[in-house]
Amino acid sequence: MLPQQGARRRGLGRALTALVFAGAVATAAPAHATPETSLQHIVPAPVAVTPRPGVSFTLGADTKIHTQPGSVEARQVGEYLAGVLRPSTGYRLPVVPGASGRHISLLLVGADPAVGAEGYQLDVTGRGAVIRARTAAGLFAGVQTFRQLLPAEVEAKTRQRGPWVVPGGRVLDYPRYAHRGAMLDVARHFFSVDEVKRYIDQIALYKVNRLHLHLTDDQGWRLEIKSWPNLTAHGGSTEVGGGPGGYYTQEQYRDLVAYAAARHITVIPEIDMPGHTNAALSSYPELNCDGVAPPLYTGIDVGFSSLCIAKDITYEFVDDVLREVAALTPGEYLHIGGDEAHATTDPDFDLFIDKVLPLVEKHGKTATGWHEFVKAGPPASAVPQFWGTKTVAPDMVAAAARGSRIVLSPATKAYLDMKYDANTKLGLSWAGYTDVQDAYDWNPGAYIEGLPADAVRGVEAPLWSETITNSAELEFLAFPRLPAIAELAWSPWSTHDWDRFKVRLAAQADRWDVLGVNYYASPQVPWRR
Ligand code: TNX
Repeated sequence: MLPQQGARRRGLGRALTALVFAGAVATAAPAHATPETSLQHIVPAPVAVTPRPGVSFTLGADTKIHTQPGSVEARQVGEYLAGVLRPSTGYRLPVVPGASGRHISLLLVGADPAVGAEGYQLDVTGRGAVIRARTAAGLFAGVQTFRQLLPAEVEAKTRQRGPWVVPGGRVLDYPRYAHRGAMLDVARHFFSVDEVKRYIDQIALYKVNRLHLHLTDDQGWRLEIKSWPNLTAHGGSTEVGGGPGGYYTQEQYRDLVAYAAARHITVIPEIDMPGHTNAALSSYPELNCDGVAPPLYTGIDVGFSSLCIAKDITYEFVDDVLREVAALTPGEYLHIGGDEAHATTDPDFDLFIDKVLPLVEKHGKTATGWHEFVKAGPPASAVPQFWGTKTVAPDMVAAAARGSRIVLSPATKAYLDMKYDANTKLGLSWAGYTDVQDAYDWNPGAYIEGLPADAVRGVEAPLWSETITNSAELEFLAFPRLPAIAELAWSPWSTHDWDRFKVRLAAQADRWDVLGVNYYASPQVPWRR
């Protein structure tokens, strides 16, 4: 089967045109990534890249993937890599224990100690490609870099012609921040398990290691809670605009968590409270102070709902929910929301947070929440997620002084649901327009006035879903800004340079075309076609 036929059958649409066009010009002049340039186009920018001029490694039918003998985790990363490479190359690529340093080798020994817990070292010579790391997470990060060194067509789900040339060189790389997050709001509009998996695959390519799932809001409750079944039966039955909504059974949710874990991504589930709770209040009248359940809500206002702070049953409810969510969550963190609680008085809000934080702890987890929850003076272990629009944030500086380390999601920079400009059809604009350069040009380590650089735990890009209903719309807002935020979270500040970044970003589009990612072709980026 010709590659073009494969692409057409898979309905890659726009990507097909791009592939044919690339194929046509490639024979005359290399209009897309040559092996030599792919080393310069890695996103996020690595710590150090040293080319070996004139040297390259070509994948062949006899190439094997060698993984660290005795390591199940390294083997799993090897299988993941084989899963990416087999469909497009058509090669068998057996994954076998081995440490010869030939072929493609994923080894847990011999890495430069600078790689730390999540970094890697990648060496491409004429004999093969060797990724060395101290952990499987490091190997996985190295695999993402290795993918980007191969021609974009390697991402295709059908057999392509090759050749599969990787430029010779060394990459030494490790992350700036431990928390490199993406958030997806599955409450305003529901996203299916397959749609979320698709996004997980996309964020993994950019070394994102946290997926924060916003599971509940006024418009919908999206996770089955066995002790309170009406939360999903009723509360999950619609969404913004009145569509059918939906929810994940616990089994589906476990599957999502495992899918993310196989990509070295930890899911952070969010149960938003005490505000943003209309779907729960509508499902159980007893959670309302007046005992009357409000109707389901399908609009996009915020700040009108609150759990009843004075009732004991509220805490029985929260305890049950957190118990079940904790049991489904291998990760350390539970996100308790806490944002825009405009229908809760300040003293009630403090009382509520003071009662809920110990419940999180009781179920063996650490709390994280939107930055408003620092008003209630949570312990230093609790992680505030800053979403403000100003760079002056005394509450955050004070929390840092008490020992908190903060995740930055400034709405004017990192909110993927803000419109790019006045013409953007999707998205909101309450925090302003955010074109690609706006999303990229800020330094997380020096963003909030007076906040010490080491008080920043990481960076996260939230994608709220009031205006998006499917993967194509999601991708239009996430790409190319998600890779920009991912680079801020991974790359050392010394690599930060918009003029270089926009060229690397443009090169990524070859890959998005093959993967069928519906990105926004911002005029700020020098796309290559
Ligand atoms: C604010 S920021 C919200 C969300 C909305 C979002 C839309 C924050 C923690 N809450 O409820 O979906 O704006 O941009």
